Amino acid sequence: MPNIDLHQLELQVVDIAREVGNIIREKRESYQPVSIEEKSAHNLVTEVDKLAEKLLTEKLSKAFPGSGFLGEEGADISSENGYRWIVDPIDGTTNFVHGLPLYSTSIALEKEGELVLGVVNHISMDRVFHTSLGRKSYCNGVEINTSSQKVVDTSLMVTGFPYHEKQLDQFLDAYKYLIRNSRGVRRLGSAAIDLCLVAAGHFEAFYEVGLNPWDVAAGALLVQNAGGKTSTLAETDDYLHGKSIIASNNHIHRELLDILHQFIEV
Ligand code: 2AM
Ligand code: CA
Repeated sequence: MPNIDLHQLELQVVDIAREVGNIIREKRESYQPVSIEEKSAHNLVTEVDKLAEKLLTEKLSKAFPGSGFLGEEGADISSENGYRWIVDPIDGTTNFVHGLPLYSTSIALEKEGELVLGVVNHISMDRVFHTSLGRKSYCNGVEINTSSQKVVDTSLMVTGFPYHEKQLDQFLDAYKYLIRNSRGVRRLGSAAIDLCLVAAGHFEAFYEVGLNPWDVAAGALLVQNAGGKTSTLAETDDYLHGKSIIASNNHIHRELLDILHQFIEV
């Protein structure tokens, strides 16, 4: 297995995320919604998602030859060196299609199942969040930290609603409780941005079910390296493949889990 300079690679990936983000932004400015497909009901994909994934595959493979690749739009390359990129070219495609400035590119690197690097470009805000193993989390080079709020009552949270009917009702019950017993729960539509905003201390926590590894991989490492905590709603560590995630500032993790467990079957 190669010995790599992760910090150096992190900075290279920040540049790649910016380059591809600029192309996504230009495409959005001249965007004609002629080729939107629905992968499944209401799950959109555009030609820009596919182009961005192709560019990312090429650039990341060049930056770190021999590494594998898992991308939302189908890229699946096996690893020759034990490392694999986990990439969502556009997280928040529905926002992208509707022209809402809440979409991002999410790039993570894992080594035998362990996350070692995470970069998220919040494209319309020119903010690139970045981290790697053993380092802090940064936004455009400036260190970020999770918030110090201690209780749910004074917390602002963010979530996404489930795509399954039964879980949706349970989530709405939890949502109702939290609206009455916290500063609120936002719903932005890009899990990667949600996680960055927990890492940067704007939200105390994010929770959602039914997500895929590419939605959460980079953002989860950003939360951890900013001082926060991540787990599944069932309190295991498998938030990448476990189909549920709670990411918090650590302080409210236990209290929020106990609240969610009153309403949501895990
Ligand atoms: P995407 O834009 O890459 O598809 C919002 O709650 C999050 O859910 C986003 O990260 C979004 O990622 C993802 N998402 C959107 N539609 C989805 C669907 N039908 N099933 C699962 N995840 C979805
Ligand atoms: Ca996507």
